[in-house]
Amino acid sequence: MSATPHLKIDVVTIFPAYLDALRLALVGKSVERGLVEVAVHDLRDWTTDVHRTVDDSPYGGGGGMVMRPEPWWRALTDLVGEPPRISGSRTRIVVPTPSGRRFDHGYAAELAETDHLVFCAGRYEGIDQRVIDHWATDVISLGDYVLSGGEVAVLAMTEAVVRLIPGVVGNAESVIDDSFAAGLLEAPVYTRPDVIEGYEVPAVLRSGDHAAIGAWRRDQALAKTRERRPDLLPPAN
Ligand code: JDK
Repeated sequence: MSATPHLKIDVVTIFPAYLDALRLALVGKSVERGLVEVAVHDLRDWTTDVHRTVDDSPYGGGGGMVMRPEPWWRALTDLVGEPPRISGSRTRIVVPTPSGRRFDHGYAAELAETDHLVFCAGRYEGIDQRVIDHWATDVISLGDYVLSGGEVAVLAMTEAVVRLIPGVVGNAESVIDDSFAAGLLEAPVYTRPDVIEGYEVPAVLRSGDHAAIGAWRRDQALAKTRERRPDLLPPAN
């Protein structure tokens, strides 16, 4: 009996093998430890024709193919019963798309507080809009570039969400993430040896002066953020 609130993640895709990586590393370990449950489903299991068809040509013409609504409808009915917006449950149905709301740390934190995430990974030119209109609670973009399908976005979002589940990342390590939550880029990190090819570890990090180390890291984080991501900082005036 675990005191930790338990998150269930379902992924629906036509490429279940793409999600095999969820069995590795931090997410895989979190599943083994019972902190999160992950189930990957093949959308074609919800087709009814012998060819297990999931796509068709777009109404109105244009290039490419569109994912037919029926397999998604059956899959989501099996996995959640009725749309979460109607039942008011702590379930989110997440559809990655290039035209969604941009994913970030705050969005990950919001999803980490739910009980049940269902990721719908599309392919082709996307999923029939009626599936999104009826079922989706969250239409999300991983970033402003076009992927060939939703699977990589699901991998990235799952990893970002699972890191934020209490107990997944150790206390010492999670302190490092606080800088991103605080809206700054992280300070550089170093390990042994002290010198490689003439490049030295900054002396302050080897000084044992923890106040000085903290001040140096804040200064580095601020300088790097100003240089690379000024959009993360408050306006200068
Ligand atoms: C899910 C299919 C591929 C390719 C149409 C879009 C403007 C028209 C979909 N952040 C992010 N990037 N890409 C995705 C993502 C792509 C997906 C699917 C997520 C399902 N694809 C695809 C092309 C189009 N094209 C850009 C012009 C739509 C998420």
